[in-house]
Amino acid sequence: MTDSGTAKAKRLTSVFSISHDKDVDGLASAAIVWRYALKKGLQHDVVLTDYGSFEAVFAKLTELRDTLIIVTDLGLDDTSRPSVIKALRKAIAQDCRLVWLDHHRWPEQSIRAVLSLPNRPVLKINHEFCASEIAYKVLMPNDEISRELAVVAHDTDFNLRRIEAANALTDAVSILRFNAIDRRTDITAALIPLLKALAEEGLAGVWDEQRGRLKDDLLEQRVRHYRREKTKRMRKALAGHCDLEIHGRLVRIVEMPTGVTTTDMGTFLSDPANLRLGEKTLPVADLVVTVGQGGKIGFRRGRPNVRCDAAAKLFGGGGHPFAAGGDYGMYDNFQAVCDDIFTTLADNKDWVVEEESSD
Ligand SMILES: [Mn+2]
Repeated sequence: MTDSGTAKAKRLTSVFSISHDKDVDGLASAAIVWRYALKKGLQHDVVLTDYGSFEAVFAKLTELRDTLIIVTDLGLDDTSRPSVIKALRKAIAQDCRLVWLDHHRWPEQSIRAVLSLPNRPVLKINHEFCASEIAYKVLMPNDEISRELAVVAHDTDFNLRRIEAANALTDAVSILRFNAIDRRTDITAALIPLLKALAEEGLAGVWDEQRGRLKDDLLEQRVRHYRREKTKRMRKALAGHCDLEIHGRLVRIVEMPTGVTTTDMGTFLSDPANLRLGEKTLPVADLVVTVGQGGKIGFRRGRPNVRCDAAAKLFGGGGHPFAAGGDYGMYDNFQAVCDDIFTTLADNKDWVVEEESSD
């Protein structure tokens, strides 16, 4: 950001980047921000985080001065808003500036709260793109490596799975992240080597295109092991599924195994080749509901005759028509959870799309 607006405006000396720790889009966004800092000759610091940890992460901002704060691939929900806005206000009073780039659905009140901060905050939210694409366009439009990072992130965020390197990177992020969570170590620290390589060299920093594998041999081995293990766990989870036809739509509930992402599970369950159970083959469900330990509930669709965001809303969550999530709450009896979910979906038809749509 060039800052020629007011005579009083102080020079920014560093970038503080906050991005999503959960997936390739969050990582690629952070890599593009890092490249921006390198290009501008600004010091750079980064924290990767997830929903539920905003208060602690944004509290770090209150010590910053003359810093460009760039938040990517994270939305601001009602719960986090008060503490986040308070921290931002303090930082901005210390001559910091804010750029927030995201593609999630924001509550109107959060948009207003960010835009009413002083010192001309920049807020760009666009649902059509992933966060890395927005970061590329806003911060580094002439940078070929940032463009490539945005393409890779798009492939994973929209679950296209056309780029082998993107799939490997997705699994690598999951492995490093789940491992840090299990060992209660810092997730940012676990992801920094990958992020640094992406920021410095782009995809070529982590991926050997010729050999079709990750450059880091150990990480490549872990990815292969993780994929075998993941498939085993997803097969087992499928074996314990609950199916029910509601409002003419086949709803399938599956309990999430640990170490598997809901995206992986959704992709697995949408491929008929994976749905063989002994002698019989299950049909692909219209709506897949995943329930995980810790009480997370996820929605993926097999056909556009249901809306995942509308289904998630019935459970206090939200998201996109094709993928959504929320909090179900802790439980110990999976069958009881299935009955409850089926009942809720039967009582309300908002999630049913009557006409075939193409989105
Ligand atoms: Mn994203």
